[in-house]
Amino acid sequence: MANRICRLLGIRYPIFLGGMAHVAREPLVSAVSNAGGLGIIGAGGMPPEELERQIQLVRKATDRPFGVNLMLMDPKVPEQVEVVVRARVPLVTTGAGSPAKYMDSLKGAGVKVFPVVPAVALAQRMEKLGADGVIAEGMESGGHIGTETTMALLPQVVDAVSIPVVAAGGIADGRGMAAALALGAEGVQVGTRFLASVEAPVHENYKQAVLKAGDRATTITGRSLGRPVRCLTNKLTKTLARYEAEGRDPEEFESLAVGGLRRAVYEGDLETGSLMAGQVAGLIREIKPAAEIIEEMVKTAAEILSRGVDFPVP
Ligand code: TUI
Repeated sequence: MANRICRLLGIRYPIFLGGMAHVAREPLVSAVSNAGGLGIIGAGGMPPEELERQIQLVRKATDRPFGVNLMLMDPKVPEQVEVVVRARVPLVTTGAGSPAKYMDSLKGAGVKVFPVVPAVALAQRMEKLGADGVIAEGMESGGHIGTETTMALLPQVVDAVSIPVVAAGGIADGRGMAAALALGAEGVQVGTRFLASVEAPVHENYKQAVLKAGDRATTITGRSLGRPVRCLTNKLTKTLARYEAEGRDPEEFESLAVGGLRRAVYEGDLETGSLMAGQVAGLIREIKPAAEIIEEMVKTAAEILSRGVDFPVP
């Protein structure tokens, strides 16, 4: 039986591009879709007119399915939903909140909805609301994260719902993909690996910082403020961590953090930028074309999953 996610979305490989705000845009989105995965436009921070333009650019560059990620803390989401509905985008993923109030209009327009869930209870709520699948995201991910790890969260979500589950957080190669499938996921979502791709429209400094990262290169800040975010450790994260430890006014924290992702992506500011990246940054050694990343991932995952075991089976 063919993979449920591939059938549902009409894609070749069950690999989603993480809907990274300011990063998951043209030409990266169409590169992933053209290579057989699912490119996803990160609408976080995007004015609705720019989202409409990005959708048009993707449609010019590929005939394949693609998606849009709605970052639910963004105040522009209601207008972004209107754009998505009007454009009949094939799939929406959501993050950083519950998409409950947008579900009817999205489903009514035939848009498939895959909310990101950091916990089992939310996955079950999303299934009841009519979600087509969920993305179980572990705290290995970059950016805004939950508290549970992919290894522990994913099989619990798989056991709790009947809709397809996509794994996110900690997946950057075929070994990670095989592990996620072994835990019951039917697809994977990959962010950081594609950030360090040829097509990512990201400042070279940011890509090089990912290549330079080691296994302990990231820090989580903002936990005490209820908004934990994982970034490559730099001057900004060190100052933010100190502010939190000193119990400074959240407004002081916010004034340093605001605009950090833009400074990283567009200006390549390694000191005061928010270099959002997952723990897998330490695995990434080379900038590659998106198609090569996908082909290697699928080939390695298939090879691993077709291996037998070298111990006696009772
Ligand atoms: O959303 C993400 N990752 C992100 S969003 C982002 S943009 C940003 N920029 C500046 C500061 C902060 C963020 C960067 N990275 N991942 C998906 C995700 N969703 N992670 C956690 C959640 C989540 C959290 C709570 C999803 C649902 C949720 O529900 C709460 C509720 O309403 O029950």
